[in-house]
Amino acid sequence: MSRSDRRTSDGTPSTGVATKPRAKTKKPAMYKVLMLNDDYTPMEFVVHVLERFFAKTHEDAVRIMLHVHHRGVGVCGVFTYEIAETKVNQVMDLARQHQHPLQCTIEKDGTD
Ligand code: TYC
Repeated sequence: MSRSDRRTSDGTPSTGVATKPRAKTKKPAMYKVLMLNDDYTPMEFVVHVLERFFAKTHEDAVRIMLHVHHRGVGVCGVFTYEIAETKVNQVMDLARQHQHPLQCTIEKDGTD
């Protein structure tokens, strides 16, 4: 019996359900944007960068900045490759303009 021949409990034919498999969709690979500590970039500048380019609240930005300051590296966010690359360029461009040595890198996210 095919799916569309079935009846519901009151005897009316059930509506057929389309079961055609869709073309495979694959989630894009994701990439972490990492911020690295250094001895010269002012803390307020790092907080500003996290607010401006990573849409962090002030509290989250301070928390992430302090994490990087103490641990050496921290995650600013996880994005598709193109977006991650754009964020890194935005951060490095602004840092360069202000003559801060702040460094940002991309790392493939293993958790997907
Ligand atoms: N270590 C810097 C200082 O003491 C602050 C800092 C934090 C710099 C995070 C970079 O990614 C960074 N001024």
